[in-house]
Amino acid sequence: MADTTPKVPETPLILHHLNNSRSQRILWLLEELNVNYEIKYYQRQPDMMAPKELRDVHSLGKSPVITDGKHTIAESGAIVEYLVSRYGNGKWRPAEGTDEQLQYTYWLHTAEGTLMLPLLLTLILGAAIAETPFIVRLVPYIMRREINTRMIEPNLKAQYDLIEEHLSKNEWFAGSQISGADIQMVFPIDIISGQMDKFLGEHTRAWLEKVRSRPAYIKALEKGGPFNMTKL
Ligand SMILES: N[C@@H](CCC(=O)N[C@@H](CS)C(=O)NCC(=O)O)C(=O)O
Repeated sequence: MADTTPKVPETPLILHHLNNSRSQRILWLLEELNVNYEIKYYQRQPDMMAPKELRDVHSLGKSPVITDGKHTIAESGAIVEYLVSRYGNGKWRPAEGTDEQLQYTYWLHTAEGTLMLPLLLTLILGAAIAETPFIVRLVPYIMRREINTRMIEPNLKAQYDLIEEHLSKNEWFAGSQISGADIQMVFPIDIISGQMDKFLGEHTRAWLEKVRSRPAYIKALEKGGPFNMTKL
């Protein structure tokens, strides 16, 4: 039976949540863990950057950030590790020294360490072209084509294939149990689904559907505000 007892902290943990951002996955994890938490909402500026108030919380001014008592923690991977170890009741990460733990660590780091880079480059190059006056747009357009062909596309293709192969053999990223690795991987896979859906393999798609049907994920979406990865 699901444990619905609120965990410590007695004082609510605060999630500093930027709309339509990586913070959505932390919101999902907080719902899964049934932690006592509150959301402080921040809205992206017209240029998509976070408002300056976020810099008062953490000097980098990025989201997600959480405040839990005396701790202010930035960087989604670090937040996931903190929440899972403090409030996970032994779940959400595999036992030390197991093969599953290796998978957990690998995918937890891959999300931000490898997969986000080509995805961000794609978004940045698209934005750069859109902001270049039409008359000289050919230059960034050719640059994008070259960078795409040489760097972005081969890297992304290798990533899609690796993810698909892994999920064809494993129910979740760290094996048979859902874990913090799934929390980390959902953001880049949501971007791929929103912007390059045809590249998602059938097992990756099935994993995403399974994630999206979880009550905690649905509740997190309701609390987090519009989440749309078709445009970033
Ligand atoms: N690697 C960091 C990235 C944090 C990050 O860049 N967050 C974006 C939202 S998805 C942000 O705050 N953007 C607004 C800005 O840079 O001003 C993490 O995973 O937490």
